[in-house]
Amino acid sequence: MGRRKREPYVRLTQPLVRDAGILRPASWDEALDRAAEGFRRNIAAGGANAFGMFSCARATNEMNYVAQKFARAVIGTNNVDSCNRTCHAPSVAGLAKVFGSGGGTSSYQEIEDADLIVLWGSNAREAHPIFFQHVLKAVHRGAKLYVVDPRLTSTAKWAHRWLRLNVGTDIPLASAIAREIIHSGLANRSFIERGTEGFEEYAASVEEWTLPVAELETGVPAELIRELAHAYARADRAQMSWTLGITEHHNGTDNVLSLINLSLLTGQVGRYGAGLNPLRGQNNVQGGGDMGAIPDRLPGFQDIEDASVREVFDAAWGAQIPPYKGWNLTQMLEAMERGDMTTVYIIGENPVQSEADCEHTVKRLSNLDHVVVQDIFLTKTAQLAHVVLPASAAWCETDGTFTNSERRVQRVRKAVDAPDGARDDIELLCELARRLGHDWHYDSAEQVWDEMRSLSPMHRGMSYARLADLGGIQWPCPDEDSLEPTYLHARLWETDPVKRGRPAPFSVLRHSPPVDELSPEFPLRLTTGRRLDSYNTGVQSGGFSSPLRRGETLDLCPQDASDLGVVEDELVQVSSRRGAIVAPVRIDEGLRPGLAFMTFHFPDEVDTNVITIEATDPVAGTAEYKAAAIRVDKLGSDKLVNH
Ligand SMILES: Nc1nc2c(c(=O)[nH]1)N[C@H]1C(S)=C(S)[C@@H](COP(=O)(O)OP(=O)(O)OC[C@H]3O[C@@H](n4cnc5c(=O)[nH]c(N)nc54)[C@H](O)[C@@H]3O)O[C@H]1N2
Ligand SMILES: Nc1nc2c(c(=O)[nH]1)N[C@H]1C(S)=C(S)[C@@H](COP(=O)(O)OP(=O)(O)OC[C@H]3O[C@@H](n4cnc5c(=O)[nH]c(N)nc54)[C@H](O)[C@@H]3O)O[C@H]1N2
Ligand SMILES: [Mo]
Repeated sequence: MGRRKREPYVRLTQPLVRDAGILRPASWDEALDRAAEGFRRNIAAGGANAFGMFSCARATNEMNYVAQKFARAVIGTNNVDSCNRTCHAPSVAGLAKVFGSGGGTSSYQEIEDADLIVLWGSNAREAHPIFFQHVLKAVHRGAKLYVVDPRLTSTAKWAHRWLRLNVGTDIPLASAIAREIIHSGLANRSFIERGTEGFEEYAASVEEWTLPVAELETGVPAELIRELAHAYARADRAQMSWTLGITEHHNGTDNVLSLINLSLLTGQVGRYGAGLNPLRGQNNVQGGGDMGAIPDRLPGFQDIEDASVREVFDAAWGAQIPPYKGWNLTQMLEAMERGDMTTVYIIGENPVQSEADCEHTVKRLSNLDHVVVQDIFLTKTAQLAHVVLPASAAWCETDGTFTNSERRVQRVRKAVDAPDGARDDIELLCELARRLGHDWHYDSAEQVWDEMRSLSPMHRGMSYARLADLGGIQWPCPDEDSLEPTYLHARLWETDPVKRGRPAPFSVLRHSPPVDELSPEFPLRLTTGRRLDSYNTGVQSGGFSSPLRRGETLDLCPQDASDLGVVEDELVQVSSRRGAIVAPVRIDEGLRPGLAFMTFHFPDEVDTNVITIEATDPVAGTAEYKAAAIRVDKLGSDKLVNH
């Protein structure tokens, strides 16, 4: 509660095992034996799908490759996933549905060369500052930046136009833009005919979103909607980038599809400079997915349900990969509650503080017979574990590769030694594999990489030597002579129908407002997100003290604060239908009345995810972190929830 400050977490250097309810230090052999034995016991009792793995999107491609191979080849399950589920799974699902692959389409150089950039639901200045440098270069060259965000963020302050929409009204806004483009004769008819399908039905579906109707629903003035529609359709090179303002909704995949529709309508994809780019979250969440640390894809984004693909992996790994998709992270949590999943191996994730409605997550994890956590810190999640394995794979302590949002694979090299007592993530996976009857040894990250690229056509031409020479290579790179692709889906512009292949489908979408409804009891909309000064659940950033560190706050506009009779820094109770927390107020002129904002960066002080809602996207499994209904009470008020 309140402003209690925690000490920085201390790096884990000693394995721990739980005895009589208490975590105690153990030798490596004891901890690894115990971890392996628990997996064996649960699989014997409940089958391979009693096991689940959360893999680490901060760790290297090599570590993610070995982690998913462990789940599939050693345990025999596809139940492997990562934090991609909490952020960009809807982007991957939407892009894969329309184009067949889930990556962003453009290179960062193309951002600099664009003449119009839309940042939709993205606070790139704070969350993607390196990418934002490319945006600023374009802006300084004269490109127009449009920002679509309910808050006046520090990103929006750089914009030519800021479209302040109401939370959860992205589909109405995108539909009104589409309607305006169609009615003004700006749709790219020849592209639509050549490269897409389903236009007529789509055009009919956006008819209801006239500018006045959309203005009412979204809160964006009709004139601004019209301006963006015309600018986007007329631009030579328009870039559409989005992040969690789009994806972290109960209909995140539909939101993503609504933006993809706009690019198909105008032909703003598949050409140099025009594109669709989800800015990925953690440093290697793109790579983690590409390596197969997701339940429906093998390394190289290859379909788990394709028998000819599985055959290749089965032969290489001496495995029998289940022919069906595994459970994603959201489905694994549900399976834990049902009792179908009884053991989990968590590598570098902190779900106890990052999942929406996190008290529910704690209950689900507490249900399990056997929890193994491999992390660099003793997180709140690790504190629930039966075995804790200290990893040393923090990015500067290991060799390997990462893949960024422009699909570029880059080498990272060990710069500092890990603390004594911690061990490399890959080495730990091999130790466990050996205890479960698989004689795994890797001498180097390069050996892992070469095995992976022998199995993944889109990585095949990326040797470490080439990666070093070129300073990084974008996928797809099928052979050692492949040149940089820079952008994807040029096929849509082909005139030869055979080369063009499958057309890109338009999606018919319906507006679906946030699940957590506003009511007299919960009258304020809370949206959650990030600030420049901290990182996710704060494990790696939360303990520092600096003048920059504000700690958690409940941000309100001046009018709401005055209506509630609260002032800056005053502690208030914030409650939702899930629970209640206490946080200090911060007044933010960039919010409009009825909208509040919090981060989730300081959960040991203020546990924001106690009040967020678990309503999830049915396709991608991502939760609606961006829209909860809350009430705010002065402390001492008789309406306080006992908690
Ligand atoms: N400094 C810092 N950088 C980070 C991180 C961090 O913790 N700290 N985390 C990393 C990770 S894991 C990720 S996934 C990325 C996330 O990067 P972003 O997605 O850019 O970050 P958020 O602040 O979560 O959300 C972006 C914006 O969505 C807006 N928004 C909320 N609701 C809506 C809505 O209904 N519609 C629209 N259009 N917008 C809405 C919010 O006001 C917010 O400004 O950042 C990465 N970078
Ligand atoms: N309210 C709210 N909640 C959110 C979001 C939101 O916008 N609002 N966003 C969601 C999003 S987008 C994300 S991505 C999640 C993030 O959720 P998590 O991934 O659960 O949170 P992190 O704080 O990033 O935890 C990373 C963990 O990895 C460990 N780690 C780092 N490097 C290594 C390594 O090399 N090896 C090993 N073994 N461990 C390592 C760190 O010590 C830390 O414990 O949070 C989600 N939660
Ligand atoms: Mo994320």
